[in-house]
Amino acid sequence: KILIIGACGQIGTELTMALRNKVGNDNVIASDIREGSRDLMESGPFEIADATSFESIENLVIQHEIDEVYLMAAMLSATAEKFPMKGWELNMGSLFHVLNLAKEKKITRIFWPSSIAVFGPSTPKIDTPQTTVMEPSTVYGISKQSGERWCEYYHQKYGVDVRSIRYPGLISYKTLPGGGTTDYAVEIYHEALKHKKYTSFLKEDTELPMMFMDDAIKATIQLMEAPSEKVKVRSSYNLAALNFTPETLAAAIREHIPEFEIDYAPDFRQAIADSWPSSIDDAQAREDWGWSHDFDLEKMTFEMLAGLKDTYQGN
Ligand code: VAH
Repeated sequence: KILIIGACGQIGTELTMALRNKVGNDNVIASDIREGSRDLMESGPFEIADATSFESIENLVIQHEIDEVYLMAAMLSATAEKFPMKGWELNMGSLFHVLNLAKEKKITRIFWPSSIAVFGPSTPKIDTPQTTVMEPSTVYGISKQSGERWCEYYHQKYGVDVRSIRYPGLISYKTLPGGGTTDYAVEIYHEALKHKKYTSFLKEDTELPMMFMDDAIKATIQLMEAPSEKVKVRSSYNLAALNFTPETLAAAIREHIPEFEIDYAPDFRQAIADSWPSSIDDAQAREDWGWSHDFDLEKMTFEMLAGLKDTYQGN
């Protein structure tokens, strides 16, 4: 059985629904510190749990006879800059609990999300390689870089089967984003439909690696289903789909909403975005386990506007 910790988050929500569709609702136990969407709560087992408490996770694993854990709980980049110690405790504490349960053979496989935030200002920004200089300058990035090191250590030292992806900015319409720097690229679609205008907190030429959520969910499941010997990277895989700037995204939206306007008021998140790459080289993921993305900017924009249209009908 599968346990998803942080099931009510931006990725967790869609991952829970995708896995329930795949392996059956009752085989996927969703847990979070708070309740989630109606779909999520009504489609299968749900448990309130604190990801920073070893006992609460261990109890879920024993009670529900869990084999695999997807640890999706985290504090993202912008919020972690406001609460550094809380961000570190949540992101690292929860990871150690799950790694140690696997070390004790109480679970057999782990998925843990890393991020392009592990890269910093000294990292090559174009086609950032799988292995490169990484001096992250955000609390979130530091926690993800440390987490990658611990995942690789537990795999090499204790044989723990932990797998990880460095997600780019993820774009979805089924959940509201929570505290990310890339989340301008989600908000913009809501604002385009509501007000036909958006004030971006990143400058017009800020290019960042991005991905539509369907591609991220597909990659996650594909990596978890790959034969262990194909998973050669046990820190975390680079993964890429598209990269764009706020002005390019605005132009793609204007294909559907010609009168859409954007203006720019960069805030503290600009410095976070400036420390990250513009594009990622994911050749190793494509080679090791056959990754390939489906959504380009046009296709993603169509899906996002179609998915949100009903919410803002009549604007
Ligand atoms: C964030 N969406 O902005 C997350 C992600 C690469 C960005 O880690 O913090």
